[in-house]
Amino acid sequence: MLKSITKLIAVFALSCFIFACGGGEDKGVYFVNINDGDTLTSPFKVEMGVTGMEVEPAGAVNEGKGHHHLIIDGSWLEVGEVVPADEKNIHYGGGQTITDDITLEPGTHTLTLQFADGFHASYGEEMSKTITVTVE
Ligand SMILES: [Cu+2]
Repeated sequence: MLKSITKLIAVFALSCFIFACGGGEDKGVYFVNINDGDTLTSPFKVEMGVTGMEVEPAGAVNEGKGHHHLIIDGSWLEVGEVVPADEKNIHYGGGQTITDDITLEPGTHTLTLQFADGFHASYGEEMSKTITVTVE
């Protein structure tokens, strides 16, 4: 009897590990140091976080890996769409997760984090995060 209860607990613990506790598809990007609705002063620092994928420098496409992009007053990009490179679409192709030199005109702006592969092709909405901030 005791043995079968132990077995039952073991099975329960294992299924919990596989299906819920450890195996969930928890993927995404997030702003580490800025919250939606924050008021900022230029130049400001942005710390970029990712879960479920790994940061690596641009150059080659590797499954489950990529780099951060900061899109200013824009939107996330569809899966496979290449992130433009200009002053509103900033690539962190060196594998950076922090920048401290973002300067914006005073007013309301959106900041979008977009994770993309080694050829800068977007991983889509799932791997993006948009917040609205006020710059003084
Ligand atoms: Cu890029």
